[in-house]
Amino acid sequence: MNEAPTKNKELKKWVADMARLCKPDRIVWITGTEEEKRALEHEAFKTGELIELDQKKLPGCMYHRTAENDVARTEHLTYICTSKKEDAGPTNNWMKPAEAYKTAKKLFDGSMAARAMYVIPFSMGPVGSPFSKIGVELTDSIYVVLNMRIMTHIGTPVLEKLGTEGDFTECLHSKADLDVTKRMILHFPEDNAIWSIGSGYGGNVLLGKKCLALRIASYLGKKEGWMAEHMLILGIEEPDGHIEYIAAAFPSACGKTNLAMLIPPEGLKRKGYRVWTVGDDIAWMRIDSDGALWAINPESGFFGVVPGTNSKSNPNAVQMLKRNTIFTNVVLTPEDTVWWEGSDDPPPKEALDWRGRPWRPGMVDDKGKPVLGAHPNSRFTVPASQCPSISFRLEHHHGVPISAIIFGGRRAHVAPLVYESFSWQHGVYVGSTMASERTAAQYGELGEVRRDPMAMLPFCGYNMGDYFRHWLDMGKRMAKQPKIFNVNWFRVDENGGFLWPGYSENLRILEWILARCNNRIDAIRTPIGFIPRPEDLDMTGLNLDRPSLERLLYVDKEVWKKELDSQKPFLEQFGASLPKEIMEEHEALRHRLA
Ligand code: GTP
Ligand code: SPV
Ligand code: MN
Repeated sequence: MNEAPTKNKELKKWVADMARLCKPDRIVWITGTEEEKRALEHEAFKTGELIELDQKKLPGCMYHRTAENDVARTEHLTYICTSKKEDAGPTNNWMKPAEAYKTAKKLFDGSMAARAMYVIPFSMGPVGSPFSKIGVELTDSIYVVLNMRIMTHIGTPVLEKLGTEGDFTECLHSKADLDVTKRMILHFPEDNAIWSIGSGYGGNVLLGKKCLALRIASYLGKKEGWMAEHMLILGIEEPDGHIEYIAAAFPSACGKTNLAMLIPPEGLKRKGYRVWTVGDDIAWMRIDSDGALWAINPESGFFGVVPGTNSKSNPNAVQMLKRNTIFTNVVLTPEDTVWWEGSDDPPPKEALDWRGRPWRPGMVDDKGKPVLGAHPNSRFTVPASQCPSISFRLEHHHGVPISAIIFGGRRAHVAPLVYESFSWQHGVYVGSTMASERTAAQYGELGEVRRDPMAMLPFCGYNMGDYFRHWLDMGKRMAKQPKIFNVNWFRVDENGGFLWPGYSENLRILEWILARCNNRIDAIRTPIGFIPRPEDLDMTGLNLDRPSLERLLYVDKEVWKKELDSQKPFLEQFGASLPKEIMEEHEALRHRLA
């Protein structure tokens, strides 16, 4: 056991207490140095926890496979543990803290036997920024340590900043025996603590990410007057050098990483735009002294969906994945390189799939269905600094001012390509009734439409009715409110094909959004909000016929009336905690549709 390199009494006591519970064979305080990283990698290569990839072709890259039943966040095993059930609200799983601790303690008892317990001090946001938060994660997984090293700022500088009295979020993780029947992801907002056991998958175990930076942070944001959101942040630079920033909330696997790293399409190149990536998953936003909304990305890496990443969909990602990347659950080739569905490269003739089984392209299962080589939720972990479009503001304490907020999701039919809300309050209603078809990023039936307000359904650490109230209150406090929009890249034609080409072409919609924010153009008023006049969308170089564009923008009143009917029970479940403004907006839309 190395001695605790801190004088923080609370931290020392907590680590000692947790070690007594989990019974590791040693405690290792993570400092964050390069030598430490190499030693950990070496150890993980020996045990097979990680596989070293070809260092000539993929310098610094590693491969990891999770257990077969541990490939996505398990929302049904994720709990908000507050003294009162109504504080967790109707959309969260709830357990009384005392009961949760009691149940979990039995699982944690001896769970780290014959393993090391790594102590990872980490900062979400630049170390020392007034907007950053410090956490300490205890884990028995080297994979977790190496991922946290990429996704957050870790080690000695964080401990120094914490000092003797500083406060931190207690984050306890043990993979234990990766048994899904003994898996729990528990949040204790009242204690500023997170306990996660029985999983080795990203969102369940990199506790700085969804657990701290969204669930705990959203609770703190409500208390302290700021917002923690499941949003990408990007900047659009105009030829004169002026940059405007946009934040966008889409549910998991609905296009945040892709949009955040967008490269202007051929047809718009003449306009000289450049897109800067500030974040791809999480935004912490506050009202600054100028009365505007400012955002930081508290993460320092990207934990992104791999399949479909290629030089057409996301050229910046292709560049950044060439080195220092941890690949999880993709195809491993005999040359110790990686492959995935939708990659630039042709598939290997034979390889090992994400389960570690022999795999060949074109393989089908007994039902004749294609066997995927990479899991649809396979992921890369990569330092943000490697992204060619990374914004110089990422490490700025102040963050960036937000001009527009965009909501979006996968809707085959209902939502048009883009629309603008009438006001902040109407925009909050639009966000609160967001819905999307389920993806592979969480367990459950794929394709099923579910309501996912502000893309925060799985990540709000308190009652979502109170969360809507918080959004309304924040808007009232702002001197200059961002405009709120909704986009849908996923509308389909009668053959189920996407009507909109998406990806880099999405810039055409962002351009319209910014023109609206700066009052440069008019728009068409519909019952659901403002939509573009087709001639205001710059379609240069895009081969999309006018009827398709009109279909993309079409607002079908009958479809929207049904949509309203299906929103109602969702909103009603919040009972007295639903702000009356939300129901008023719902009713106002009903009138406009009549
Ligand atoms: P999380 O990391 O789970 O929060 O996901 P994300 O929101 O960052 O999603 P990501 O950008 O990784 O995209 C997920 C999937 O959506 C990928 O398979 C993409 O290929 C696909 N996708 C992204 N953008 C578009 C788009 O504009 N159009 C279409 N049709 N598909 C897209
Ligand atoms: C998501 O599912 O929204 C992700 C990946 O960004 S995870 O970190 O697993 O939550
Ligand atoms: Mn996400």
